[in-house]
Amino acid sequence: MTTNEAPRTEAPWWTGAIAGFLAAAAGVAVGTGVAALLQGVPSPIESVGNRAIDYAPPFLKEFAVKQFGTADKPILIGSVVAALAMLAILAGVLGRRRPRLAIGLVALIGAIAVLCAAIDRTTTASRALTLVPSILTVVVSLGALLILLANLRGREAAAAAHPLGLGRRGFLKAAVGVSALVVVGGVVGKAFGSAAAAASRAGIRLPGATTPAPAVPPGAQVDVLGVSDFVTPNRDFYRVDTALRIPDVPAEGWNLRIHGMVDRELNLSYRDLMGMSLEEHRVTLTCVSNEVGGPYVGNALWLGVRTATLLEMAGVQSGADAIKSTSADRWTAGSPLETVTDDRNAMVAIGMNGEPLPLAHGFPARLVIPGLYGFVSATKWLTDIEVTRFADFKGYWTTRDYTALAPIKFSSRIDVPSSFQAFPQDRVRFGGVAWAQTVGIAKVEVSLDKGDWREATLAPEDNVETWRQWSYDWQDATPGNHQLTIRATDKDGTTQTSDRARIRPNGTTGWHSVQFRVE
Ligand SMILES: Nc1nc2c(c(=O)[nH]1)N[C@H]1C(S)=C(S)[C@@H](COP(=O)(O)O)O[C@H]1N2
Ligand SMILES: [Mo]
Repeated sequence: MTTNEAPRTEAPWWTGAIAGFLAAAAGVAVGTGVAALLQGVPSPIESVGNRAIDYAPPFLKEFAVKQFGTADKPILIGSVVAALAMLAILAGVLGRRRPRLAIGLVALIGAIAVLCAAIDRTTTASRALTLVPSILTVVVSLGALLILLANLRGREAAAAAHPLGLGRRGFLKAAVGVSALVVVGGVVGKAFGSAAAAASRAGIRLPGATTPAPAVPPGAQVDVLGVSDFVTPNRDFYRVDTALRIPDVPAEGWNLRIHGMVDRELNLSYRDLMGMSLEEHRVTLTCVSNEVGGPYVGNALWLGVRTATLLEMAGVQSGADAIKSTSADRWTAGSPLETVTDDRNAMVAIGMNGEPLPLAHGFPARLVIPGLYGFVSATKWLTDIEVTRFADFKGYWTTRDYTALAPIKFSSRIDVPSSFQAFPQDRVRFGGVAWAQTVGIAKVEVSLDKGDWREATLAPEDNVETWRQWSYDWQDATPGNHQLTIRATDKDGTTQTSDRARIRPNGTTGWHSVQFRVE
């Protein structure tokens, strides 16, 4: 471009891109920082992500969990951020010539963010407060964009006289100022997220159980290197939920409301629960999204109050057949009334493996109902139990192609060998876990290279609500590549079917197989 073509000289496209990007980043950073300071308020990016989670078609959710596992959340956030960045850059580039178009585009994106905040189910603050971060995001983004674009246009107007442009300094200054906003907002956002619940949890000392769990029977953990821990440590326990950010629920001020078809509505504080008869039970949780052989199953020692006791206090009325449980982030599950009143160890848990529930696993309290998949039994950050009828409501996943009733399909898993593990010929030892919650595992069999079924050694049973480990020594191992397949039989005499069922609508079936090598 020659100076003869002035005054058509305009700021190069990349300066517009920087302007658009910085403006959006400043808005988002300020919104995020302010959200972190307001307890229970999601950030604008989280609100958009939360809408994406709730509106995503079930097959997409299934795909995301399968492909990315627990990384599905950062990937979703990353996608929202990437899409926003692209639109913001586009707005900046267009804005060099057509500022009004740029402002319109930013305002439109902002309006979407405000709308998402307005209907974000996960907020635990008032609706008005929940709107503050997204509104600030829009105001700051628009303001920053206007200032940056004005400086770019200043440069254009002055370009004929001054090839470098008078606006260059101004643009740089504005860019530095806007970047400072990004940093401050980001730092505040990082520092204050989930702070209240963490502080509350740190101050809690759980009382001992009125009814402690018996010790784990000796030998329940088989002696095979690589088999899962019989009791899953909290840090290794699988996590599955729709929460982009862990609900920030301090125990102080927390209230569990039990209502609906009951004689007396109950409102219980954390202290109330701590003062009641506390039982301790080991129960193995399983997610419906667990593929055959998958990782979404874990066994923990839970401390809590029996739901049967709580419901007896409330007085269940006739005609009820379900409870609807709701979390602080307004996720819901429906469970058969029978499963929270019969002899299985269903409880409102406040402890996990000797500690207050970890934040990610439902602090301050969660539901644990043995024998049902987590989506209908394990509500975390529990705040509300309504005694009701299945005819009158549907839980979160039941409105999304999953069934209302979802007993765990019993299953078995090979932990050792892992895929393509190599063994020395004289020490080929397999092991893993099998579970049939509320019924119990009677037998585990293995098959090598599709040959005869051979009975594995079962470790002692802890209780029918926990998984059970198994091991098998392959005495006559031959060198080469092999395949190991497993199947279990439960105490009702049913053997696992080889038919493969997919995750939706109520859980997988099939046999787990692993390829390995003997050298
Ligand atoms: N509030 C809330 N509770 C929830 C969920 C959720 O998305 N939100 N997911 C459920 C599902 S699908 C499962 S499998 C279990 C998992 O519990 P964990 O993360 O402690 O292993 O929590 C259940 N409780
Ligand atoms: Mo789940």
